[in-house]
Amino acid sequence: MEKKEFKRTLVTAALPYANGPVHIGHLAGVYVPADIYVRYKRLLGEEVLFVGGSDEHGVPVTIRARKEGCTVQDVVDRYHNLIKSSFERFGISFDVYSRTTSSIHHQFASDFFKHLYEDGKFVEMESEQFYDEATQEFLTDRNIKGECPVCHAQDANGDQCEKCGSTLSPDELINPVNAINGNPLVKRSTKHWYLPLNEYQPWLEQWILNEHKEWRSNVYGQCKSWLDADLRPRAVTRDLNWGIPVPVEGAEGKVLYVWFDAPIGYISNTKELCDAHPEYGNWETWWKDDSTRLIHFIGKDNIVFHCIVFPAMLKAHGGYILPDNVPSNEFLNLEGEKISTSRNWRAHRQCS
Ligand code: B3M
Ligand code: ZN
Repeated sequence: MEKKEFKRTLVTAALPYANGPVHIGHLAGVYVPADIYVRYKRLLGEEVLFVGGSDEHGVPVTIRARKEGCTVQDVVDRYHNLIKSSFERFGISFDVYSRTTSSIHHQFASDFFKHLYEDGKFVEMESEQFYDEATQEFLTDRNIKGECPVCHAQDANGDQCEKCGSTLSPDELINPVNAINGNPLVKRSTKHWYLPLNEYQPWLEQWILNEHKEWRSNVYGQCKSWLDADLRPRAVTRDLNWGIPVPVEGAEGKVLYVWFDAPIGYISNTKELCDAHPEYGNWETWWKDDSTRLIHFIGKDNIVFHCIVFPAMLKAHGGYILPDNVPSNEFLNLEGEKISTSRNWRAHRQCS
């Protein structure tokens, strides 16, 4: 294919989860490389915009808040401020660093969902999920505990047993209970909206496997194995009381899945900046003009979301450009030891 001429570059760096501080793994794997790239472009006198922000929805922040006996807002405020000031002190030169709890983001992500919903881009499906009748809430995998079917440890998590390392689903646990209060659970049917990724499979194969052979081999390889295994519809909503409410009648108690709204944060943060400071241009020029080159710097655990799910969302919506490259670092070498940046990322999520 002929090499495309771009007029400007939009660089995004993965939105850190506001559940802990940033550490060396994040900086070395994502933020410093993105920053070097952006500073280089600026030195060349090219037009470039560097967008970041905190990812403040999802289940882990709610668990942390319950453990600490504070509100979820307290948790995300604390870590957003901590992370933002760490980036400032490290000299990571974002043009904008906002957060997914901003009102602009809530409105933008809600409208994005509505657009897809009204365009018939989702499929609605009912499924059976674990429910706590006492607290009247559906529980996510991470909020369920029970006996491990493999090693019979008593407090295995709904997604894995820490004792024997087995990957589990909550259905496999013996006597599953609510991890927070120990209440017994029942199964109850609940409706969710799914993005039928399978319908985007041929398009994704063409776009990634044929048109982006230049992507790093770890990124390209992961995409290929996902595509080889065939894509399935993915739920984009959750039963949770923290997040962006699903803008559909009868969807009370449901919010957008964190991985649906977080990447939209790149767009809403750009809009927030450009609306307040016209000298940065129009946000739509950054996101809808195909002479803009979009580059996502990410950690390796985020590949599928940035290369498959988010592009499918943008394609389903229509009118948006797609990433031209998605650089992701696999390992960070620190004092001779190979450290998986994402392992650290996860380790941090768990410490309290
Ligand atoms: N918040 C990274 C993580 O915590 C995730 C990135 C979102 S980028 C849109 O794994
Ligand atoms: Zn076990």
